[in-house]
Amino acid sequence: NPVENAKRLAAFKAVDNHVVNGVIGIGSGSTVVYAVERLAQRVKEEGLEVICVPSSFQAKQLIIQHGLRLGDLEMHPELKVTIDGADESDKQLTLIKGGGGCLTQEKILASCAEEFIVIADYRKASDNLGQQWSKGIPVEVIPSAYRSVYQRIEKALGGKSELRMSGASKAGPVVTDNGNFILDWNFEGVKNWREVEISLNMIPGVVENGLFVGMARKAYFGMSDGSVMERE
Ligand code: DER
Repeated sequence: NPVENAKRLAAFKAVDNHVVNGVIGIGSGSTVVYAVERLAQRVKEEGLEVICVPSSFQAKQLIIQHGLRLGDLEMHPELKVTIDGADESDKQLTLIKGGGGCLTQEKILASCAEEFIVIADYRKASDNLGQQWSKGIPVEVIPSAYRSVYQRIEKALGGKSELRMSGASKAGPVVTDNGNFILDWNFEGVKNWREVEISLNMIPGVVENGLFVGMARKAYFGMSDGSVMERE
């Protein structure tokens, strides 16, 4: 499967290039699974000494399943490196994250690390945001405020938002690891993403949004021909 192989290539290269002994922030999603696999391999084969801080229940399960040392942000507020996936990246490494609904703790871990490294397959590497990712920018909101927030977003920034529903597995909206809802904001056109990120977070009721502007140190994209494209 070319996409899964591309994810693995990017993940392995990032772990080999950036992980040294220390506290590592572990992102969420399917690509980071390969990074945890490689991390566990290096701990076993090279005696690498790492403590892994999760960005979600999913990441926590991954750390435990691979027998890695589990830490938390209270014990380790400063991380050596955080490795995480992305839903899309533009050429300036502005990211859309939150496709998996874990954007809030992901952004915290990205901000607490000396280096924030992104791993993804070729589908995520765009020139501009919105070219390949069509599900909009996730916005985590306090449940009681979701309607007021989406009215504010549409008034201030245009586009259309919708409440992310769980689908067949559970009736009602998605509830995040933090007990909040998610609005997916379908924006129009290319914007000043730094301004948009700030504007979104200034709306009362918004907890965090999935725009990561100027945070990534480097990104590794696995390509379908078996190569790895790097952007920084
Ligand atoms: O939800 C997230 O932010 C994830 O990191 C997501 O952006 C990447 O998920 P994937 O590795 O399964 O594509």
